[in-house]
Amino acid sequence: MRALITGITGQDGGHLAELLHAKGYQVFGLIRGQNNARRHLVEAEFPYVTLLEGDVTDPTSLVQAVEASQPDELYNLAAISHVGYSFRNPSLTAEVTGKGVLNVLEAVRVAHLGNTTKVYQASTSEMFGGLDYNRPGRGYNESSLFHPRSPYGVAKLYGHWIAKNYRESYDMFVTCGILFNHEGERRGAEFVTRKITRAVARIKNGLQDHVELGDLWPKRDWGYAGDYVHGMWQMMQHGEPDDFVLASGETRSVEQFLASAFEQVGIDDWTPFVRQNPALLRPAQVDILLGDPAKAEEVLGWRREVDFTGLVKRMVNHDLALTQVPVAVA
Ligand code: NAP
Ligand code: G4F
Repeated sequence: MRALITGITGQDGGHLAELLHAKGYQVFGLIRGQNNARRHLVEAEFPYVTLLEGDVTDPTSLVQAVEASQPDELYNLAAISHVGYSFRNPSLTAEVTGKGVLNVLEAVRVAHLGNTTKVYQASTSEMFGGLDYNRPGRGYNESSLFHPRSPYGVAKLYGHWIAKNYRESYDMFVTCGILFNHEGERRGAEFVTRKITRAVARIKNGLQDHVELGDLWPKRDWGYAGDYVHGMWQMMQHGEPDDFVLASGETRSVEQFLASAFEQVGIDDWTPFVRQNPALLRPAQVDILLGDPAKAEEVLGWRREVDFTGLVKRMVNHDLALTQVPVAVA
């Protein structure tokens, strides 16, 4: 089996490359830029991945990558994925996170691989928006209404619908995973969980004295990225293309994540170490996300293995190991 992953340098790209390689796939990864700063990291960690140059905003490069890799499965993970950044760069976000999906689908179609290449589209819980009127009791599922609250969410909703449109119009196997927040050791430091666990480790080791954050009250449904990429793969093995929610079914505030992370290093009162920075507030906020993964559990047999406390522990321990202060040798 051959798989092409766009977004190979990202969190999920790394977990997925590892998983597919372990399953015996020949793995290809799309990498952008003439000198991508993360290229050598990917080459070092995943020497078995064949890197192909390309950018989801450049249709020609996508056709070339698809033709070169002839993938049985294409996982479209590439995106501008940071919600705050999308408010500052809405036009670029629309091009990459929205129209980039169309470019990927078109590359598969014009390369005449629409009958043989299955496509996974990385849709997101950000499409739901977390507003009161739009919040179902057990959590959002595949039938819930969408009301995106950021340029990122709006771009992702375009990607979601164009993916479904190609499924319906061209009879292509295009599956959308609507994934709630998932984190881990590979999470970018610009996201709140990793920013916190990194800061906790550095504060514990005396390398910094506080961390600046935005809103602490929003709630998210957090899971472990390793469990979620396994769900992506399961979706692609299912007989038919469809939409599936992956979520933990639990929701916690940023403050609860913060408290739990400090607790891991024996600090019960985190307040002296946290300052609010108004520059980190967003023009619109998603108040609360809670997902209902019943369909993925019943249809795919998907199960998550890492719970909330396990996730926080993994991330804090990883960052503690990275920030160990070397002992001076006399
Ligand atoms: P991530 O760590 O931010 O990775 C994003 C990837 O997209 C990077 O490899 C980046 O490569 C690539 N990329 C950005 N612009 C590109 C372009 N123009 N052409 C080609 N590649 C480009 O994101 P992630 O957490 O792994 O998430 C994977 C996907 O799932 C994303 O689409 C995200 O929106 C979606 N998602 C994530 C979550 C979550 O909680 N993690 C939840 C729901 C959905 P560079 O190194 O070149 O920047
Ligand atoms: O970690 P975040 O940036 O993740 P967010 O906005 O929920 O988006 C992530 O999950 C989505 C799935 O629902 C993905 F589609 C998306 O690609 C991304 O992976 O922020 C979480 C919460 C927000 O309410 C934010 O306002 O934390 C709050 N927050 C408070 N202080 C902060 C900070 N977020 C960040 N990034 N940095 C802060 O300093």
